[in-house]
Amino acid sequence: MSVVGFDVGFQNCYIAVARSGGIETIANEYSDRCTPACVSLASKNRTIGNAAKSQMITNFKNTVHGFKKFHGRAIDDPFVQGERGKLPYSLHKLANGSAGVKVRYLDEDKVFTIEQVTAMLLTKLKETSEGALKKPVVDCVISVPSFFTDGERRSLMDACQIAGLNCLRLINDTTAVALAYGIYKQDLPNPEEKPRNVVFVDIGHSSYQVSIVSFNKGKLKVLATAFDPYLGGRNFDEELVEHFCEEFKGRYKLNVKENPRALLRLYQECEKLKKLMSANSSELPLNIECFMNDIDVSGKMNRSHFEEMCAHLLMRVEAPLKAVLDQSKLSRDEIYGVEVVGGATRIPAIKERISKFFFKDISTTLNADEAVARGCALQCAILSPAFKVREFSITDVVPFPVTLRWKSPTDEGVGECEVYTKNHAAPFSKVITFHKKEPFDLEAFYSSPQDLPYPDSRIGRFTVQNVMPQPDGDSSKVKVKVRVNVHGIFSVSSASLIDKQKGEAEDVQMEAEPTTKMQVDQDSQGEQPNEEGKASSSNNKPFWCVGYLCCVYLSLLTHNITQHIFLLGDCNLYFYFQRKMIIQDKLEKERNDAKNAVEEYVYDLRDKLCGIYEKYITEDSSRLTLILEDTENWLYEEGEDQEKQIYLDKLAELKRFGEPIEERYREHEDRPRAFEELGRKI
Ligand code: ATP
Ligand code: K
Ligand code: MG
Repeated sequence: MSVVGFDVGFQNCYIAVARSGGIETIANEYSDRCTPACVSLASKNRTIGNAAKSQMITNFKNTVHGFKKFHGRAIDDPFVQGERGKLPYSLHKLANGSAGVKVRYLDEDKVFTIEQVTAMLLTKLKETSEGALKKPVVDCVISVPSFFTDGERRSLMDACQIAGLNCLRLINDTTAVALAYGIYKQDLPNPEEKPRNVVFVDIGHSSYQVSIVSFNKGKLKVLATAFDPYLGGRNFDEELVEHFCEEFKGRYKLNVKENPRALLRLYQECEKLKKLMSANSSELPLNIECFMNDIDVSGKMNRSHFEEMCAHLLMRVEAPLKAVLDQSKLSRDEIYGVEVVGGATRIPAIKERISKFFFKDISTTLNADEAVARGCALQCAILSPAFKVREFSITDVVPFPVTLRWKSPTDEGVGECEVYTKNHAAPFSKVITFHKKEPFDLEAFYSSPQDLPYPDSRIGRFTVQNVMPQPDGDSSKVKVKVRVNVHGIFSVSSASLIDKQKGEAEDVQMEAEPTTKMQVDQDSQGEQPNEEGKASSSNNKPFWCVGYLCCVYLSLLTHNITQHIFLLGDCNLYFYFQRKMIIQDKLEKERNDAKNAVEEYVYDLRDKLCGIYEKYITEDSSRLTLILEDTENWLYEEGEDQEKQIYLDKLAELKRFGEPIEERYREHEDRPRAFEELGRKI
């Protein structure tokens, strides 16, 4: 059973795991704790993470990055359309309307769903954590932006499934940070005391989130969240890129935007420059050799000029801070501290603005890059029965209010009710009582579409079936259970008919009015996260279908409104493809290793022939030198791209010549040693 947390960022992913020593972030095979959210497809294999990032410029059409926010979105979505023009790779409209990625893979044109692309990234993170833990990883906790809507969250859950991961919880980025902050604090106020209120700010590459969280011993409660989903480090890179594009157009007559490779390089260099400016206020150079048309380009920038250029972005820092403070109804002096994480909070002008808003120095005690992943791993540890960690209760909030509308086929009246207000505690279940004589439909949607960073306010439609009047002709009492689950996903989870004959009939309001009578009960206070996020007890867990549980007495039909939800069959199929791609990558790696082994042997033997083996060559050494030379040439020509077995055979053939020499050498080397040992024994 694994305890793993993944921070799947727009640009950077981090992994934290629980080991006996506690929670630690781990490094990948490049000794890098950051794995770029990047997938590169090629004619023989895929590369993911650091290796993919290094393909970004050479293989730009098939190197996919910046895809996190395409989850759950249609290709016609204004956000997707806005991004489309900036991407070096192509998007493709899938049959269900969502945005797929079109690439060349295994010498064929291929379209992958966003869920498949993210699944590729997730399998990489899975593999890295398996390498560190030395055991299979299935259970995990993954972070999402707090503003992700149902459609986006479901889509990410699908990606987990394709990757063969059992996500115990999708946890909001800033909630994960709050957990990482609070769980080890010894000095939190006692439960009956006034809580400690802390602001958490996370500004990453693509977005900006803030939350206010109140802490008491053993628990945290999110009071409010706010965000600017479209403000992050990349906006600052874009400003620099725009600036230098203009400058190079004038100075070098280069149209950078027409050249995707040059544009990508400029982005990378501008990002570096931006980071340097965080530590340095003096003028800094930007130099790119052979930038375009063999021209070297150079430019300059300093922090104050940069801040001027980005004034309109910096202005946007305040609004979410104000929004979150207003919602929390706290005054500034009730704020104990302001903790910032996320790479873009390293920009001094951003830090300054946050600090100024709260009249407080901001604290950077948390690791800005790793806090989210650590929080995820901590949450996973809490949910996992296999790991002992101190009890800590987490209450999150519903970021967007949810309304339920109901309607029966013959009913005149349509009714609706906001079942979850903004900042309502989550996870949370409620039971709603209806008085009905026939089946009815329930429609869930976000109440305030204008505040939604998503173009579709619909969540789902549910039909409560088999409802009949009571034998005496009265309406039946139907209890419908709705919930926002641990992942922050809304569902109608069950519907049941209350039998009048049994004791429960006492509760029934004897109203003949069949509709518009609705009563909402608070069913369970922040239900146990374990309810959905069940840790797998064995590795061969069945696929869970993205749908809803069956009801107790009534059958419930779910119409998925967001088109992005797979049918069970799709998920299985994608899971199977994913396995196939992993095997293909493995085979390709073995083939490459076999080829490298031949190459290495050639160089090694040649070196030794002129060195330590020189004395032991019996046949004329020139023949062997010739064989080595032939092999080397072969590797560059005909042997450049062969099956693994051919390389294995080649190596065996070379060894037939090399090994006898090596043996003679060893024998000779070992002889004096053997004598020495003999001498010692005597
Ligand atoms: P998101 O949270 O939006 O999904 P992410 O988690 O991938 O994105 P982070 O890793 O938190 O993002 O931050 C990456 C951003 O931080 C990039 O824009 C990067 O350029 C920026 N960044 C990192 N270090 C610095 C620095 N020293 N100065 C300025 N910006 C920095
Ligand atoms: K990150
Ligand atoms: Mg992030």
